[in-house]
Amino acid sequence: MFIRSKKPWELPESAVTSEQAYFQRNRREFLRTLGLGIAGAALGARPLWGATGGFPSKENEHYPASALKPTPYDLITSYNNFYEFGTEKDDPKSNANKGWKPEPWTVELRGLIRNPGKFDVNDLVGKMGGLEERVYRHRCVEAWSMVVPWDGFPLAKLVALADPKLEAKFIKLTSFNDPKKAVGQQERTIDWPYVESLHLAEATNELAFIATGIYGKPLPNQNGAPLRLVTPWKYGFKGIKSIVTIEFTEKPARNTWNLMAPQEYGSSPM
Ligand SMILES: Nc1nc2c(c(=O)[nH]1)N[C@H]1C(S)=C(S)[C@@H](COP(=O)(O)O)O[C@H]1N2
Ligand SMILES: [Mo]
Repeated sequence: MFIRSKKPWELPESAVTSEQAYFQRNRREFLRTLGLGIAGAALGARPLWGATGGFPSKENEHYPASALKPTPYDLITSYNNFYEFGTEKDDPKSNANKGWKPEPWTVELRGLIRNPGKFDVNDLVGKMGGLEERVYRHRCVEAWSMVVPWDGFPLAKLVALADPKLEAKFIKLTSFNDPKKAVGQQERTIDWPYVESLHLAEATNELAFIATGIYGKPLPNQNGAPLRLVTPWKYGFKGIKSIVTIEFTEKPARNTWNLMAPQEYGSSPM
């Protein structure tokens, strides 16, 4: 159970629940097998309707509306990948709530921008002009997925605040590094801190989202409090958690998994 103070931007709780998640492979197994030992209809000319029978259209069983039924809150917040707090799926929920406090929290915007600076996370979120809800499917390369009702704001708004210079082409995002409080960082499972990168065109795509909550509640520690990236057209590893720095660069930075296992994970902005 997590208890935290109410944020000024906290939303009322949403409704909805239910549905299952699909758990399969475990990346720890994958790392082990890698031997890293923990060290990586055609529409043709047919008129769209009339000839097709009009509406209501028939549901395609492969794409049912129910596919986007949100995964229950308890599952979203108890089956996690957050190696800073351990490699087992139930480690983050327990280890991220034992003394690691994502507040106060500072986010630094730096690099090729006109408005660099260090921002208190509450001030920063306050500048984003309100929160919205996005229901996205989250897919992990380990072959499990969940449907998450995120609260947050478009990453594009943060980019606009930073005000990139013409030379800025990529962003590099970095997670915190605090091995005293984050037990997983006491082991070199990965080369800390966790880093990710996005092309600026992707960062300003309207799908790119910074989540600050789930189901209308502040983001639990295990899901990347106080704010994390969500890129629904990418695999889950892109969704870097507990961000402390966003740097605007001319060249792409390699990301954590690409550095760990380049044969499995394409070059960084991919
Ligand atoms: N800092 C950090 N961010 C991270 C990870 C991590 O280990 N550390 N794991 C990634 C992976 S592999 C996935 S699938 C998602 C999991 O997010 P969730 O636990 O909220 O479902 O977070 C991503 N972001
Ligand atoms: Mo993942």
